[in-house]
This record gives sequence, C-alpha cells and structure tokens, in this order.
Amino acid sequence: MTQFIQLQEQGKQTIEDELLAGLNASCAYTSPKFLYDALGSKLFEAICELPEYYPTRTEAEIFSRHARDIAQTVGAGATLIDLGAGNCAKAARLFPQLQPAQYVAVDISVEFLHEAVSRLQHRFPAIDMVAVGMDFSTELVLPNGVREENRLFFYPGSSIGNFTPEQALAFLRRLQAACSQDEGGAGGLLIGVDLLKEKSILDAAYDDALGVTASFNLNLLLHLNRLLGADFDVRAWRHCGFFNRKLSRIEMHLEAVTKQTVRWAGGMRCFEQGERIHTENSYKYTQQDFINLLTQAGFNNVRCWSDPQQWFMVCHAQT
Ligand code: AVJ
Repeated sequence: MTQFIQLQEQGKQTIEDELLAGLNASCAYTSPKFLYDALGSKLFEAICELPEYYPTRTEAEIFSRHARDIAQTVGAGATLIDLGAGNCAKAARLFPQLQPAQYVAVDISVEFLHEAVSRLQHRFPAIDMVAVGMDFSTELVLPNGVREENRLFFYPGSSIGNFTPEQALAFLRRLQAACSQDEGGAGGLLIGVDLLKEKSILDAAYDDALGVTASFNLNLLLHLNRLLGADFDVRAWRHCGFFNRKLSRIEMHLEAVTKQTVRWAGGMRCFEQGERIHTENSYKYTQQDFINLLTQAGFNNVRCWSDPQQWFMVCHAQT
C-alpha cells in the first residue's frame, strides 16, 4: 500500500510576502520555484525536448549506459528518496537494476505525485512507496513512514544548480545528516550535475531558437498576475538567458521593453526601460569543484560517471 503525506505547505500570505520582497528590491528578483505553475511545468518538459537543451538527454544517456555500474556502486535494498520526483520517470527507470526496498517520492505538493506514484506502485507492487508533499529546499524532516536504513537521496537533473555554491553546500550537508542517522552509516547520494563548458553551448541551451525557454521565463509573469492580482503585460517584457562566466552561472532575467508601471493588490512598481527581474540562476561546476563540495559536505567515496563530451555528470557519494 502507498502512503500519501502532505507536510506544511507555504501559505498564501507567505507566498505574497516572499514575492513582494523580491519585486520591491532595488534589483528585482523572484525565486525559480515560481516558474513552475501548470503551464510552466509543461513548458519545462518541452525545453527538455529541445535540441539545444542537452542536460536531460545527456543525463539519461549516462544513466542508461552505466546502469549496471551505478547499481553495483549503490547496492540493492536502498530507501530511495527522490527529491523533486515530478512524474517519477527518472527514478522508475532505475528500479529494475537498483531494486530499492522503499521508494519515497518528494515534491512540493503531494497532489502532483498522486497519479504518478499510484501508477508506479501498480507496476512495482513489491516496492513499498511513500509520496511526500513538502518544500525540501528549506527543511528536510522526513515523515515517520520513511525508513532510516540505507537512505539514498536521488537528486537528478542538475537542480542543485539553482542554489549558489554556498547554499548548495548547506543543502548537501543537510542531505548528509539526513542519511547518516542509520547506525550502519550506509547512506548515500546519487546526484546529476551540469558541467562547465563553452559559453556558446550554454547560451543556446537557455535561449533556444524556438523561443520555448523565453516562453517558460515569460510565463512567470502570468503566474505572478494570478498569485498577486498583478497586471504584468507579457508583451512588454523580453527573455534574457546567458552564461555569466565570472560567476560560472546561467542567469535568466525578464527585461522591460519600455518604461512601465505594474500594479498589484496593495502596491505597484515602476520599471524603467531595460530594467530587469532576475528569475533564475543555474550554476555550472567543474568535476573537481563539485567533488570538493561533496567532500566539504561530509560525503566520501565519490564516484562519477560522465558522457564522452563531459557535458554532464552523475555522482554517487557515501556518508
Ligand atoms: C530544472 C533547474 C535544472 O537550470 O537547467 C531550464 C531549469 N531553466 N531552462 C536548469 C531551466 C531554463 C533547469 N533546472
């Protein structure tokens, strides 16, 4: 039987407070989590199909090419904790080789997980499954139903890139602590990381010819209109997505095409022509820098798998 658990959800008021703090800042910004409303999630799935967006496909290649080696390194009978599980497809592909004892799908809302986990439970009746709705980026307290033995955190897709390196280190430390509660200390982490590469390839991946990434970014404004009762005019903004070499990160911004005033319930802001809202960062690491981060976080016995071009890597690390 599958367990479905919803932990504290972010309330409407704290969402509004968080958004207004960012929009009223001198350099306006929003958290990348607001890119994922229903349409945003679909646009992200479309991004993953683009020829320019290599991460998803490259990571899948690494997992399929090294499936046996990865499974041998990880070992059978894990408590597989999938962070940002979504449709659970990436984890499901590992089940036959990995043979987890328990599968724990975590995402921001248990609602998103219901269908996918139910279907998966049907396909793999022998695996105990738990679906948890929680914001794991702020806190990582897993509910009682989650086994403590042999915890393996699964964090694919290079979502770690949304954190600054300092935040990433703090997050990895929390993962490390959450999987070493077990006496045996057999816990681990299986993570996907996007690697530093030529700027032209990175620029194209985040500013594609079809404009799907532009739509994904601009859709944030429609989401803000609903969340805040705001009146952002999508046509008055343009997408900027580029690699900032100095900070080793992709930056996404929305840039005001003309000077304008945007109103929302209880407030407003004037944006000058060319003024930007910073909507996402996606940090790129060298293999060595990321291994150092894992080590600093308290992990050891790091093993990495990469593609022939070394564009992406999958790492396993033990507690
Ligand atoms: C989901 C955070 C891994 O940074 O590549 C894709 C999000 N943004 N295109 C990434 C994203 C623009 C993606 N992550």
